[in-house]
Amino acid sequence: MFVIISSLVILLLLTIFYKKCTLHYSSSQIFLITNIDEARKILNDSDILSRAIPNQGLKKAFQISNPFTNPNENYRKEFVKVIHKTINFDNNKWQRFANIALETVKNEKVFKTGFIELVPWVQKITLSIILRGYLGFAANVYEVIDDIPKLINDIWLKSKQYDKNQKSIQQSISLLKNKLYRAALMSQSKDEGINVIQEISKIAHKHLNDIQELPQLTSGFINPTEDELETPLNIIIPAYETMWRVLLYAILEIKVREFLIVKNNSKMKKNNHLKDLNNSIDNFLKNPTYSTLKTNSLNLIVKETLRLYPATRRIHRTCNGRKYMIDVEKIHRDPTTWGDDSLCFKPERFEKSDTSSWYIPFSVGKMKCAASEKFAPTVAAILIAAVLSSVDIVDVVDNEAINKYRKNPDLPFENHRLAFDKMIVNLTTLSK
Ligand code: HEM
Ligand SMILES: *[C@@H]1O[C@H](CO)[C@@H](O)[C@H](O)[C@H]1NC(C)=O
Ligand SMILES: *[C@@H]1O[C@H](CO)[C@@H](O)[C@H](O)[C@H]1NC(C)=O
Ligand SMILES: *[C@@H]1O[C@H](CO)[C@@H](O)[C@H](O)[C@H]1NC(C)=O
Ligand SMILES: *[C@H]1O[C@H](CO)[C@@H](O)[C@H](O)[C@H]1NC(C)=O
Repeated sequence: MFVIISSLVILLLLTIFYKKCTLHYSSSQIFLITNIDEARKILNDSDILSRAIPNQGLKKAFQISNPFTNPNENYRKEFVKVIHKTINFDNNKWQRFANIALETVKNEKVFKTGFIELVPWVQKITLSIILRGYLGFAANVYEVIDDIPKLINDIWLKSKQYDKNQKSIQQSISLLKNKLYRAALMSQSKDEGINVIQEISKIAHKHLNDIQELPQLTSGFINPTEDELETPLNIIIPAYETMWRVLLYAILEIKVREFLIVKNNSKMKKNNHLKDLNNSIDNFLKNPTYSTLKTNSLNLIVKETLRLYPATRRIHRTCNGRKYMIDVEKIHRDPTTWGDDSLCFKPERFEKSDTSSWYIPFSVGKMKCAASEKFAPTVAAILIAAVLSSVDIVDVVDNEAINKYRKNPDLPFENHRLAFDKMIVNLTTLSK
């Protein structure tokens, strides 16, 4: 009862204070939001400026100007329109995307098997498939993207202390941009359909002037340069940075977990989502579209992966000098809503009850993920299906990072950037 009343009080306070955002740099109270109703209220009521303010570090580090960093609402609307237009895949496009994914995973010349570092492998596979399958790069793109995931990682980590690392961030970012530029030149898309990157940079240009003229930008914001408005990173960062995490944690839970659990542990028997997985994957890959996915158990796996390991762990808003940190991960693991097994990976939980009111991996409200409805889940499922049907993990090298999971089969895998940096597995090609 007390919990309900205090929630109501907080909601009431939020209603009073969370009105239209204005810029205040003086105070900086931080509110960690772990209650789903409060989170929904803030997300529903917040505007693009309240998102752009806390994301200025992203703009500085990656030299981008997209709806995450740029507070122009018209730019956001048109950007999202381009996304919606370009992700509206028909059956043929999904089949093409899945073929690219399968081809990429099986390409042993570039994506080596044997003892490999799992995370860079997952990142490279994901980046290649997104660049080729969605952004129209040509088939040879993987030959030139080798260092790109590592550069993105470095920039991300160093951006936490931007001032200290400014020089090396700038070095990394110009290297990164050069590599992308080279990749684009080398693999000019002669493909059907529209060029997503060109389309986005076109609408960015249209807003070049009104972006700069926004009166509220006179302090605190640095106006975007043309280069920032044009960079393919404006779309690569939102699409790739989320997708590789989904693929990684699905592989960890489905494949790596087995090696970490003491074989005779009774908890092992709970993993019955794996029973028909091979069949589900085969069925899904026959017709890899969202409508197939909806009735396939891969859908449960994607959902559960995004619950336990939300790719966006926290969503930030700054409004009237208040910093809101919406702790999506905590909300997704709350035992009072999800039950005592909230820390366990159990895809079946999405079969039983309607959990939609406590589940916000794509955020909610008008600024929710532009790809949340069909595209992101279908891409995730294709990545997972391509990997699980083409390769198998037959060994995991023991090290400190994984020892604790051996002792505790219920422990969720850590969900920060460097958690599995040093995980080495023996990856074998399946001869199917
Ligand atoms: C499973 C994968 C993904 C997850 C978990 C995810 C999550 C999110 C979240 C939480 C937001 C809101 C962020 C905020 O308000 O601070 C968001 C926004 C957005 N996402 Fe995604 N995303 C995913 C994949 C993608 C992909 C593949 C694309 C592009 C094709 C994409 C494009 C966008 C865009 C454009 C926005 C801004 C939407 C707006 O402001 O109206 N996302 N995403
Ligand atoms: C969500 O936001 C819209 C527009 O800002 C507002 O009209 C509506 O009342 C809000 N809904 C909730 C549940 O807060
Ligand atoms: C599923 O496929 C993998 C790889 O081919 C194989 O190792 C595993 O035994 C299969 N599982 C079942 C239940 O058939
Ligand atoms: C990796 O696993 C494969 C298949 O079990 C095995 O043949 C190979 O020898 C292993 N690699 C190494 C370096 O041990
Ligand atoms: C198997 O389970 C039993 C009982 O839980 C435990 O005592 C034993 O140590 C386990 N075996 C291994 C190899 O861990």
